[in-house]
Amino acid sequence: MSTTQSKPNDGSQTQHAKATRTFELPTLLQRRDGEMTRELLLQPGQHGLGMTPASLLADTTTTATCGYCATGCGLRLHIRDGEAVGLTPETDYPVNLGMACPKGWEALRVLDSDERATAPMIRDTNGDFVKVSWDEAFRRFCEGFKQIQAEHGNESVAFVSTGQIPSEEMTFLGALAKFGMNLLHGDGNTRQCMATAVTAYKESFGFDAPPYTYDDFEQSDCLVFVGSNPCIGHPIMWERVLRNKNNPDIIVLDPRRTETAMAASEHVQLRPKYDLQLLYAITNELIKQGYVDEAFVNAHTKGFEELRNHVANFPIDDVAPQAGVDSVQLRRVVEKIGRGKAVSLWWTMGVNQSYEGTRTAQAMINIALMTGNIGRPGTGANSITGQCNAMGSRLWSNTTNLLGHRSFTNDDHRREVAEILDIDIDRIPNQNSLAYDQILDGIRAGKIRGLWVIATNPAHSWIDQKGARELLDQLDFLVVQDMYDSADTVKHADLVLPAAGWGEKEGTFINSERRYGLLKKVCKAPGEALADFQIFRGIAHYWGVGEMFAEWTDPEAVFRIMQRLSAGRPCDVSGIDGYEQIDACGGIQWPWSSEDNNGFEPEQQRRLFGDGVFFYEDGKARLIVDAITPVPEPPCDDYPFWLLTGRGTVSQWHTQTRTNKSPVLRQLYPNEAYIEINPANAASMNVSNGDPLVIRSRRGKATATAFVTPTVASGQVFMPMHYTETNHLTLSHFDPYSRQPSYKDCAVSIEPASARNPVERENIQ
Ligand SMILES: Nc1nc2c(c(=O)[nH]1)N[C@H]1C(S)=C(S)[C@@H](COP(=O)(O)OP(=O)(O)OC[C@H]3O[C@@H](n4cnc5c(=O)[nH]c(N)nc54)[C@H](O)[C@@H]3O)O[C@H]1N2
Ligand SMILES: Nc1nc2c(c(=O)[nH]1)N[C@H]1C(S)=C(S)[C@@H](COP(=O)(O)OP(=O)(O)OC[C@H]3O[C@@H](n4cnc5c(=O)[nH]c(N)nc54)[C@H](O)[C@@H]3O)O[C@H]1N2
Ligand code: SF4
Ligand SMILES: [Mo]
Repeated sequence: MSTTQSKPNDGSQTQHAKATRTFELPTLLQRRDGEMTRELLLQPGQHGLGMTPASLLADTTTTATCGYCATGCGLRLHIRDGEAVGLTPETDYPVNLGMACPKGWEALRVLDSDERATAPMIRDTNGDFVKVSWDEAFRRFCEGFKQIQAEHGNESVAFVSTGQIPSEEMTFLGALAKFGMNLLHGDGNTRQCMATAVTAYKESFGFDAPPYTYDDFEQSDCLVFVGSNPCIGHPIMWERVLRNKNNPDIIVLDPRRTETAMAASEHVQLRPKYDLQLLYAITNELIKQGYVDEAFVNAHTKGFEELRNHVANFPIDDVAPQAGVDSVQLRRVVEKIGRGKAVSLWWTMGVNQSYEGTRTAQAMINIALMTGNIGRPGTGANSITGQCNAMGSRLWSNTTNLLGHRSFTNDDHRREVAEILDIDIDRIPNQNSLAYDQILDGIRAGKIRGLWVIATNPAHSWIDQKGARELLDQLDFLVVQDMYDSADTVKHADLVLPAAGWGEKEGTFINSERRYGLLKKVCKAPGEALADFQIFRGIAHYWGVGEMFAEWTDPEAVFRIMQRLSAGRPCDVSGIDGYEQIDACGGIQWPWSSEDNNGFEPEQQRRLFGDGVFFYEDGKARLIVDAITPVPEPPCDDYPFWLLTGRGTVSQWHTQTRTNKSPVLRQLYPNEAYIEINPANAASMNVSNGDPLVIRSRRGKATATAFVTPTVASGQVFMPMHYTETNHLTLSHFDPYSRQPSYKDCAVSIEPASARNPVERENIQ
């Protein structure tokens, strides 16, 4: 495996504003008597900006990567008296080139809210929250979980983490939970988001390795987006597509006529969940038309004969009508892909969040491999990641994979990690964790009785929310670590740990194109909120494993440990000089090994597989196919509509805990739940725009306002995930290989609200 060439370091690199220096930790580890007073915790740098470098105390600017989506834009923060007073998109950052979306522009504003969690809180015997000191909170944390472990075994406590904290915090959390606290089970919200892509890449390439760099958006002459709406979800990536000077073909496979589909040259408006058949039909036709790069297939892949035989069962003229698509259009699509010189295939949640998502993603990977569209500019089978640090969680959360994308069940891998961290190998579990849904099943069965939730909001975002909420209430002890007291999951907590957010702490995020970018501490966290990093340090100390983390003093120290853990792995970043170099280079993509570093500076745009060598021992990628599985809950007489869900607007982020704190953003989207419905369906029910509708599924009932629009096909409706109502309706089902929830298919009924069908609004934001 290699990346594109880099150039010698002649010292002429532009020097960006210097990174904020890491701050020293207080005497946390030097105190061994279990005492940690408020004064100790409120050491400078924990809480204020005391350790901010002198350079930031004058009026100045510094660049940090954005904390929302995985595009990873650079934002230039304007600093006065050591604190950020405003921001503008960074013009000199290789990701966004001076652009940002409204969430980025408003990133500072959402930090300042009276809904911020400002003190640890414990639920008293009356069920009310009372504020307590950190000392008390840490003690309760340890007592609560240790007691459950003593009574029910180590496996009875689990954690659920996130793709939205820096890699250093993820590494710390994963190591603390599994090696320090002896938890076996931990998963994250990346299961809801990226698990399918991870599984697909691992099986096809031998490692979870998205091959592309953003330049590919501009270099392609044909871009295929499957289940992806970058105009809304990744607007700055979409801007990069618009800068493409090749007048490219843009092909979009989406059941909805999204903003992205409207801008496409071909919108293949397939029936929901017909992707796999359709991609197999496209593959079959590409083979029949002679568009296979045989030299590449022979030299670099395995499984072509099986692929050819399998897809022969999917003739385009049979599949097209089943999928609700015109076969003439499909043949046009085949020609465009076949003739394209630089074809890139992109997928997001329309693929990942499907009960056959892994195989669908692999069907796209097969097309890229088979046509030789990989490793060259403008090509690739490219999964777009979601959260700012979804990729960080793939490599570093220590949940599904052992640190550095190793395997818990591989003794050599465990030994490597034990040696690097200088811990006893027996501290590293030799079994895999349960997946998110299995952790919830464990709660249902009374096997898991304690849960620690960090930077995710399952009481809103998990599929079939009602079930999830009931399970949260069933726990003996629930700890929630969040920026806001108002987050839905906090309402179910026994202990709340107030966290600093983006802008209030340091570390690195890894964006969709594998780029490590820096975030910076440019604001004070409110009240007694602490960076997750400090919370983990506190817990390590109180749990009695502070010694194990003696070297983990600050984010950059942990980054050094991560570098050691990455060395020799496909995700090797041992060659990065440190945070300052990441800052100076506008982020650095993995891999960047110490060998790469030998007298060279990393180029700003690097892609994988230029030499056609994949991560399997024989160097060959696998072409993987499978049988089609039926839709678990198709529409029927009682529930005649398909419910699609996803992102609604550029200005809303997920469960809205952050974005609804900005008065500007709130003006930019409907504040109440709405449902998109086709005009023909609306007319048949005598429904007009703005009418309240009652939506039912077999799981529950929700009210939403009608948004009558032809962008959804007749018989389908769409609800954004940003309102709690949506996941009252969704069906709990999963991809069998990745265990990612299939959020985008279930059957619902719709009726206008009436006396019989009263409006029930749970959450008006
Ligand atoms: N503004 C904003 N941006 C975000 C986020 C946000 O909350 N708000 N979240 C971020 C995160 S974490 C993620 S994961 C990404 C998600 O980014 P996207 O995946 O682009 O967004 P979604 O709207 O979830 O889903 C994409 C499309 O899948 C389509 N779809 C549904 N069912 C099917 C199907 O069966 N087949 C096909 N081909 N398509 C289908 C939907 O109609 C939808 O248009 O966005 C990131 N960016
Ligand atoms: N129906 C439906 N449901 C979906 C989806 C869908 O398409 N349809 N998409 C799924 C996807 S792809 C995703 S990624 C999930 C997202 O689901 P969640 O992860 O539940 O959504 P967020 O609102 O991002 O929750 C993040 C939480 O962390 C807090 N937080 C933010 N920054 C920090 C920090 O630095 N430290 C700490 N401790 N807390 C912090 C926020 O206040 C918030 O409460 O939703 C999934 N749910
Ligand atoms: S596109 Fe994503 S990374 Fe860029 S400013 Fe918007 S939310 Fe932030
Ligand atoms: Mo996501």
